[in-house]
Amino acid sequence: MEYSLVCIECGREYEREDVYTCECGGLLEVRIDDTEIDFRLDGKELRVWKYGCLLPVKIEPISLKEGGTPLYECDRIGKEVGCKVFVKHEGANPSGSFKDRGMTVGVTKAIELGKSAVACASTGNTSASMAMYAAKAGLMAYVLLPAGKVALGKVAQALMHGAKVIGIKGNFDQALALVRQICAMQGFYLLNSVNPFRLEGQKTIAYEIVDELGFVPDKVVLPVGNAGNISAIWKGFKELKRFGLIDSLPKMIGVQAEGANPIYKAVKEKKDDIEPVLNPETIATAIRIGQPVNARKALRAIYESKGTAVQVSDEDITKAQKDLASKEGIGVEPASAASIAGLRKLAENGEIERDETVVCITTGHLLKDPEAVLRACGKPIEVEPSVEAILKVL
Ligand code: AN7
Repeated sequence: MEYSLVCIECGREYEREDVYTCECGGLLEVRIDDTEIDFRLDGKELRVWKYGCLLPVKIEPISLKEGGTPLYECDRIGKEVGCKVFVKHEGANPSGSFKDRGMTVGVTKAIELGKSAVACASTGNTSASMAMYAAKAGLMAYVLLPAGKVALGKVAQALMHGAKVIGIKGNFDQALALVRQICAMQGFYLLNSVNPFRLEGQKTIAYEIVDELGFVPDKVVLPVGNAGNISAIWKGFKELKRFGLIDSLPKMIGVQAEGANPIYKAVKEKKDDIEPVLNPETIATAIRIGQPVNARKALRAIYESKGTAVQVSDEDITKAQKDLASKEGIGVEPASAASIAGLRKLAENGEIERDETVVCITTGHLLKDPEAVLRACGKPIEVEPSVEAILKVL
C-alpha cells in the first residue's frame, strides 16, 4: 500500500516519515493511495491488524493483539434516552484503553525508522500503552506526566512496564510542549497523537463499529481531550466510504468536561480553532487538557460530519460512570463515562431521535482510576467476623 504525509493546512506532501508537523506549523495526515481492500466487513475476527491493508507500515507489526473490543447493546440506558444505544468498550484493550490501537502502529513505525527510544507526555493512558508496546519492542520509553494528576492505575502500568517516568510540576499541555522539545533534541520518537501514524491505528475503531454492527450508526459519541481520537475515527469512516464499503457517515459528537472545554467553546461559537483553557480542571484527569493539539482536525471532523460538541459537569460524569457500571455491567474510568453523560445531555437538548442508533465509545477501563471509585462509592463496610454482624448490615 502506498501513502504520503500531507499537511492539512497547506497541502504540502512529505516523503520523509520522521516528521510530526508541517513547516507551516500545520498538522500532518496520512493519505492512503487507492489500494486493494483484502478484508471483509463480515463481523468476524475483529482486531486492529485485520485492516492491515489500510495501515501505513512496511514491517511485521509489534502487536499485543489489540482491538476486537466488545460492542454492547445497552437497553436500559437506551430506554432512558430514547434511542438504540451501543457502547464500544475500549477498556478491553491489552493496556485497558484505546491508545493500544495507536501504539501498535506508532511503535512499529519507531522500529521501522530505526529509533531506539520513544517518548510522550501523558494524562496517563498514553504512557501506560506506550510503555507496554515499548517493552514488547525492546525500546527505551520516556514519559512526562503532570505530577499528582494522573490516575494510579496508569502510573502503575508505565512504571511496571519499565518506562522512565518523570512528573512535571505543571499540567499536561506544558508537559507536551516540553516533550516535543526533548524529542527534537534527543532523537526520541514522539508518540503523542500529534504523530499521524498513531491516529492511523485509532481509525480502526470506526472500521470495527461498522464491521460488527453491519451498518453505519447515526451518531458516534466520545470524550475529547487532546482531540486525536475523534479525528482518527472520522478519518476511518471517511475511508470506508471512499473505498466503497459504506455509503453514509455518522455525526461525530465530542464530549468535554466543563473545566476543560476548549473544543466545546469553539463549536458553540462556530470557530475553526480553539482558545486554550489555561488551567484545565476535572475529575476526569484523562481529559484534563486545555490546549488540544489536534483541535483543528477535530473541529473539521465535527463540522464535516454535521456533529456537535457538548460539555458535562464532573457530577454528570460520576453519575454516568455509576449508571454504566450498575445498569449495564460496563466498568469505565471517569473520562470514558463522559460519553454517556454526553449522550444524556444530547437527549435533554432534544438532539436524539427515537429510531436512531448511537455508539458511545468508552475509552478506558474502570480499574485505571480506583481512587475515583472510592470517592464515588465510599469504602466497603467493615464488621466483626460473625454471622450476626454481617446480617445486621445486609
Ligand atoms: C480514557 O493519555 O491524552 O481526545 O495522554 O485517556 O484522543 O486525546 C488521554 C486521553 C479519552 C481523550 N479517554 O482522547 C493521554 C491522553 C481516555 C483518555 C481521552 C484520553 P483524545
